[in-house]
Amino acid sequence: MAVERTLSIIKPDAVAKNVIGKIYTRFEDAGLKIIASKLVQLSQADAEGFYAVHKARPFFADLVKFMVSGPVVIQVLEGENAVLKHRDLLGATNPKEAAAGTIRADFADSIDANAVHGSDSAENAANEIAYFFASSNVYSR
Ligand code: IDP
Repeated sequence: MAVERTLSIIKPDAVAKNVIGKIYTRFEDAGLKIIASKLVQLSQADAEGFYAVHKARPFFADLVKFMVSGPVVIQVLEGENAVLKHRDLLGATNPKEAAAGTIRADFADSIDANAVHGSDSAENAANEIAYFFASSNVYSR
């Protein structure tokens, strides 16, 4: 299996709940390494640009509003099959449909406040990582 990288964002709801450490532990226990990390307040332009692919969707404005409602923690995770492994840890987009024991089942309240973002392909991951991190700030190990 290939070693991959993926982009992960702990969203404002999970940061507000003080579960950053619990979520990081799940990543590490699954064999994913945190190779870049930052706590930041996204601007409106940051959030709109990041979610540009969803611009035409009815929930776009609410999604952007939510993502700028408080600080987020953005990380790059590296490991075997990292994209899928991370999404398996997250569970379904809607926490009501997320399998028991997943991050969204345990920490998320609603489909918009759903705790963590995860890239959905290796190609999108590369673009999302470059959106938030200069390559000199990603520390493969
Ligand atoms: P994902 O985060 O599980 O990959 P996407 O379909 O890429 O899900 O949607 C991006 C984000 O947009 C979701 O994480 C969620 O916060 C929000 N979202 C998706 N669908 C809806 C919806 O129907 N209503 C409100 N927010 C939504």
